[in-house]
Amino acid sequence: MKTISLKNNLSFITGASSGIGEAIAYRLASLGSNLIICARREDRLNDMAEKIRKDYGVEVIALTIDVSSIDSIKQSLNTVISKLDKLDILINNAGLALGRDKYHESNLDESIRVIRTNCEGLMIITKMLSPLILKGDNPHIINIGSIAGDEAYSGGAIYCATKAFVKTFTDGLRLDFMDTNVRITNIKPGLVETEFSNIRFRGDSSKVKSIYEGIDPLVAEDVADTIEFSVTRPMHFQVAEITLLATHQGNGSQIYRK
Ligand code: NDP
Ligand code: 8X3
Repeated sequence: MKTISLKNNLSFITGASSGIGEAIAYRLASLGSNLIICARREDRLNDMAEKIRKDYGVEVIALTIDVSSIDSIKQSLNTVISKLDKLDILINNAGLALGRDKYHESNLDESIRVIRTNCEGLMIITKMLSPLILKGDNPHIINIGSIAGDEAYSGGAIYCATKAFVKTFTDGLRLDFMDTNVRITNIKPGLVETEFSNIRFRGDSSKVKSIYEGIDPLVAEDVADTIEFSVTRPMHFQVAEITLLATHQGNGSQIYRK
């Protein structure tokens, strides 16, 4: 099967400063795509940009955005959008969970922050970049959902609900873009070892350790594999959704630990 070349593509990746987003950035660069990499941690982005330019010879713009803030998104994107004539790939990856407390015992401000980041940020960025995506050579929007969006687990009401939003929003986009060349994909990983649990448990290393104990979790590069597969399919082939789990994970809440 003839696959698509990403040479001269431009890919926009949110949450590129660590974990899954970082792995996707390196993978797309290795396939020849130029990049716009976004996150809040400017130093990390600048170091990555320098390394990627050196290793892969592609162009990289590092863009500081807080995707939980409409003002921050608008400010950063308006500057960039006016300088671009197209965008080929948008990866909406930035996201987080905060805490594993039962909802009635959880912190409301944190819940709101998770919804702003995982849902509002993704929705606004997609809206603002859609006109450029429609001009892309092999246009593709990929949202990073989660197995957590398929079924809730205790202590995950808000996080799971945000990933259910990502699933349904992505399905809606697929219908709305059906008469265009834009392909729409939802990637739904299970447990992936990144900084995710460290953020979720506010650096409590014993809680973080217990999440990955007794199981070989997925790694960020596994998710990057599914992205590579999705973006390089020929244009008649749209990957709608991929669910990927560690071998001993059964669903969003059940894990066999050795
Ligand atoms: P990491 O914590 O390693 O990475 C999260 C990324 O999101 C970082 O680059 C972070 O950058 C960025 N981010 C977080 N909040 C904001 C914000 N307000 N504005 C801009 N960027 C932000 O976690 P993962 O790589 O694991 O997570 C990536 C995505 O994958 C998330 O959407 C997560 O829900 C999803 N996912 C993760 C799974 C896992 O088990 N790890 C499983 C399934 C899905 P910075 O802090 O510099 O802003
Ligand atoms: C992140 C995976 O298991 O923490 O989406 O919900 S999990």
